[in-house]
Amino acid sequence: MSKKRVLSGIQPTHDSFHLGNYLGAIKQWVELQKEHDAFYCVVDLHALTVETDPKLLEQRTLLSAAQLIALGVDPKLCTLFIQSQVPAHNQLAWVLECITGFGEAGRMTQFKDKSHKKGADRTNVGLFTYPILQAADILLYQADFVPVGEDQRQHIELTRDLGQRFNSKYKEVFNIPAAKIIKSLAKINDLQDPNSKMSKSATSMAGVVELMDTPDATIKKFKSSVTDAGKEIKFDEKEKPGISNLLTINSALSGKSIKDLENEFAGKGYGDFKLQVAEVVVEVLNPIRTRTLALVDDRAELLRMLKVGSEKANQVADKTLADVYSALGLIANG
Ligand code: ATP
Ligand code: LTN
Repeated sequence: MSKKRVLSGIQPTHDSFHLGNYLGAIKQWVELQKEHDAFYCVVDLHALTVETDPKLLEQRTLLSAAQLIALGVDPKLCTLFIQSQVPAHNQLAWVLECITGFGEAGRMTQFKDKSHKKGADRTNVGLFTYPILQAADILLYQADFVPVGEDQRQHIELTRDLGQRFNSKYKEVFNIPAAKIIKSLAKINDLQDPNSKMSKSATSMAGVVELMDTPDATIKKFKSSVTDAGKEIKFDEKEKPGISNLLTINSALSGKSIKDLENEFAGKGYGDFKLQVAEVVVEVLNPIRTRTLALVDDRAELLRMLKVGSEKANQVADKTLADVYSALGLIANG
């Protein structure tokens, strides 16, 4: 039986991914590439919805790809590529836009939230069509499923609706991906505000553990992390969100169970525990940071690896796009 195909994407909107991105998403990408035909892309076109200095976008795109590789996304096992290097994404997006209702796109909650925050005058149309480009990302590769978090459920539903609509209106071209949202391995919270998820768009980075932080910076963030009343090291998300978050991080990175960690730290204080978590984190992240910097340093080699990915992606995407164009009555060139 042939392997199931998965596709996922991540935006290069920051210089560094954070621990939540790694433990909640990228770690799963690494697992999935072993048994699946995996396509992973750095979605730089999506990142254009947020105005960014061109030099910075370039740097972030390469840093994102390098971090994925350093975290274990292996260009030899999967197809890793940069979205803008595959023109079919934009081409299919246009086709899908022409079968999407205005109201349908307007109902996307992420668009509603973001445009509400920015106000109509500062909201670009790219933000409105963002989920349709995402649908193109997925449908082009005939993906069977899409490992993303709960916040993306509505976009996957839209993708399914658009794929089904095209198939029934014109021709069965698209595989419809499963609606199944892969359950996140872990939800990591902010070290300063342990009731909120760790997020790239947090107002302060003091509680956001970034993969590219220096060891000193990481240790500092853990040392000043918010803990809870009492002094017992015990997992209790309601009463002890700070300690529970640290236990989750420690367990995910060390492989020890939460129970074992609770036993190990019985009778010890918060200070000792924070320091130990920081050490575990640094031990995992520091080699990843060093490897990322080395990959970015050898730009030619990094670009070569990504080119192998985009060549494979273009092949698959062009085949789907040709079927779509033909189904629509667009005349092939030549
Ligand atoms: P923003 O807050 O600006 O939307 P983000 O930090 O939430 O950004 P995304 O780019 O939305 O990051 O997410 C990339 C992937 O990382 C998604 O699959 C998302 O589910 C996962 N992820 C993000 N934050 C966390 C977290 N704190 N815990 C677990 N998974 C997370
Ligand atoms: N919107 C997604 C990023 C994304 C994506 C995709 C995820 C763009 N295209 C295709 C999966 C498949 C996000 O913000 N996490």
